[in-house]
Amino acid sequence: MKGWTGHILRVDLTDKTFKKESFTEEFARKWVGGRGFASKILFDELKPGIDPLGPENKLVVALGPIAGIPAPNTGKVVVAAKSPLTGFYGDGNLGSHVSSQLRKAGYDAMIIEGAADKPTYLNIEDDKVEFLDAAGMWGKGTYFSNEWVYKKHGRNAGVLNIGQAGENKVLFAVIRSLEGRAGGRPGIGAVMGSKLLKAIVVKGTKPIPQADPELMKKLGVEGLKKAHDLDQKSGWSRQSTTAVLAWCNEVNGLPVRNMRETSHPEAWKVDGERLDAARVKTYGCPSCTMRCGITIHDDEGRESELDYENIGMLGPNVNVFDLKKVGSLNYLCDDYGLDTISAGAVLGFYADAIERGAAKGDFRFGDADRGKTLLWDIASRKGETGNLLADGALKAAKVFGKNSADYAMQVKGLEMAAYNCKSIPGQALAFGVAAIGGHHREAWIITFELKHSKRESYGPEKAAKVIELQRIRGGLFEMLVACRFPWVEVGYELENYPKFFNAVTGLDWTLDDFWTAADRGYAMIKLHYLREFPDATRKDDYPPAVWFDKANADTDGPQKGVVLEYDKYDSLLQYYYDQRGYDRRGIPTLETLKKLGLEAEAAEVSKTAKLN
Ligand code: PTT
Ligand code: SF4
Repeated sequence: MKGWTGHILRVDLTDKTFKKESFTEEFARKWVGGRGFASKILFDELKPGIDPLGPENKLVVALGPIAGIPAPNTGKVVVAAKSPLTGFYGDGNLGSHVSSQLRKAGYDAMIIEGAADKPTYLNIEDDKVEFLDAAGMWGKGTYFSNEWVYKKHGRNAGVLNIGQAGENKVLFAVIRSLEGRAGGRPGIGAVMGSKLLKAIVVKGTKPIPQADPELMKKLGVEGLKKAHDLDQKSGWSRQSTTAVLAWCNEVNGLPVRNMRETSHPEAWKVDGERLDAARVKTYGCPSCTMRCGITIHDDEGRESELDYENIGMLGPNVNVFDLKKVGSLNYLCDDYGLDTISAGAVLGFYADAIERGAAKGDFRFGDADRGKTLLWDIASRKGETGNLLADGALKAAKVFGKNSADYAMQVKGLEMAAYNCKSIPGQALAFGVAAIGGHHREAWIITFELKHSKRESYGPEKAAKVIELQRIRGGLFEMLVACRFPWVEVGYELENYPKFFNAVTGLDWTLDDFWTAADRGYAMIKLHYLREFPDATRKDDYPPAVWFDKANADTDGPQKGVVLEYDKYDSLLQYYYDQRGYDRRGIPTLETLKKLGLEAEAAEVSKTAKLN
């Protein structure tokens, strides 16, 4: 087998043992890597109903056949587990040297099971695995612990680590890497914390097996140059993702005040122009020539790296329009290892619930200083409020009652990213049917919808576009494990990716082969969902009720009075199901599962749930 190393590292924290396992070429071709590997492994190895924060949950770190090979932008890693936030398969994607180091150590993935009996970190160097004492960094933030590891193991090591939020099992704790950013929004950091695993350090020295290394080298060098040139020409990385903020404000898609409003006159104060002007440094993930990370000094003089989602959710969504204060909230999320999107959504929800009389407390929209202390309360689960909010907006809403779940801005328990879609039906659908809950990673249809389609349409073309984008973004990029930005942001052609894949594997895949693999991956995650929730219904694929509520419509501007319409959303959902070959609950039919080669998985799920 070429392209894949053919090996998975299995580590048992309970027994402090590890072994190198092999997988077949058939497995590799069927599941490709990254999200494909993780979803299949977790389906096979986890019993339904297990406690996501118990030792029986497993953490998977998964790479793909081009991960770690110099080519546009291959320094990414997928982290996955059963999510404590949503109760089924969850994953995330972050930049890290772990991508190349783990592959050079001889593995395409790592499965971490059991739980340590004291704070531990793993040190992996080629075939060696050490279970080391993490007492020196337990209780500390991610900046401290990442540096602590660097001091001991050198700056060339790949490092994944958690902050206090992961240690305290906050349900939206992420995994961090100073070489990239943060990943695993649905609480994958909490799973790591539940295993008393503070960090994973990886170094490798072996060559990654490739069918045609010369060709891959040529394609990779050309690709990196092309991505760089396209970026320079377009000027995208000047503001990077934050260019979207001014646009979202203009088109009434910005999350303001827990997504009650869609734009704000002060939004310009936290937009990409202001960020670029305040830039202190530029960062990038490994193997990247586009380097889109922008840092500024926050109001306490610390360096904080901001992207659009971080600003949108910790700024306008909580009514904070001071970039330095947003930087401060973001810095704390990064240090504690809290997901910025969920943190902003939870703070916005809490302020809203207080304002609407469902909750008691002293937090108000716009109060960044109290926001900062609340983030610590959440990360440390301090007090009744911190402990409750640490479980995410939906679980908090169940305690607050008074219909507050209607404005807990989440889907399937995962808080939605920074797009206010009460008048944007296609993007609302994209959140509704995203594989792991309210994530924009899967299908970011909003630009197509607003620039090239009819905004008000609930037609089948939007369902088709959501599927097309899911195949590319949630499929190809999550399975190959590469950053999607060269394609999304600067127009680097998609056709390059099968070329890379074929050069390393010696296979002859076209994009269509990737779409089949992507559909299989989506169906697999749906089977996870049904196995955990046998009573799944199409209502699970609806965004929050407040987006359908006339009382919540914009009171002026071009979208005045517009909200989502139930009947139309329901037929849009049906277009999506029909085009995907799913039943009326949004579950793949037996015929679809058969077409995708998932008969065995279907038989397994049929033991406890109904398939049609
Ligand atoms: C992703 C989500 C995003 S998406 C952002 S900003 W974005 C937030 N980043 C966080 C952060 O930072 N710190 C923190 N404590 N929490 C954070 N949570 C949020 O996580 C880096 C980039 C970005 S910036 C995006 S869109 C793209 N995401 C990719 C992806 O998902 N897959 C892929 N193949 N390529 C991608 N390229 C881009 O990478 P999750 P990231 Mg990761 C500091 O985490 O769970 O996948 O959720 O995210 O490493 O920050 O992404 O405007
Ligand atoms: Fe990382 Fe940005 Fe480069 Fe993507 S474009 S690899 S997110 S630095």
